[in-house]
Amino acid sequence: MTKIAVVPGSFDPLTNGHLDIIKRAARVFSDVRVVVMHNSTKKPLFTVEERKALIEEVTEMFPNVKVETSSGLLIDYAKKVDASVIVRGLRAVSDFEYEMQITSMNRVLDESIETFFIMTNNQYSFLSSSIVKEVAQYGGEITELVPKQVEKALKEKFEA
Ligand code: COD
Repeated sequence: MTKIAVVPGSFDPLTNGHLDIIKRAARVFSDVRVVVMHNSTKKPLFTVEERKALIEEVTEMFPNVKVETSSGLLIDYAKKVDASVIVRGLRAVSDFEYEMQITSMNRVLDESIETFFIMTNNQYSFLSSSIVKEVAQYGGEITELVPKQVEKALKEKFEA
């Protein structure tokens, strides 16, 4: 039986930390859906369609990874695509409280969908979209932090 795994996030924009989680999920699950969603606590730099297009470009070599968008609840999207697992990344203890809260809420909404956590790769444990945007905004070096397509898109955004 094919197990569909959803990797949700705001991905504003995709970093090498996100990409590492997507690649590792794609080694374990035969069908991975990366879904770009709205996080009501964040004000995005890129539109949902721009974020989706960037992830599609970067992940095109992975045949079992599809990129989608959704504007509602994560659990409704997961049910709609018949997913059995939600995959999230964990960087530090600071991520834990938030992740526990949304995982518990999602279980209240549908207890048949499990959330699995993948521990960050040490080299990306400090990395977040916010920190990358801040460095890029002031012209700092981000080559090691994001895929080259994202680096180009960030430069274009901040030069505009
Ligand atoms: N290393 C490892 N993992 C990482 C790294 C890194 N360097 N950076 C980020 N990650 C992980 C994050 O921990 C997360 O699991 C994932 O990558 C995506 O991260 P972000 O920051 O792009 O995405 P978030 O956390 O803003 O996504 C939040 C959602 C959009 C999923 C959430 O707000 C949501 O579900 N929104 C829809 C409405 C809903 O259902 N809300 C929840 C109701 S309880």
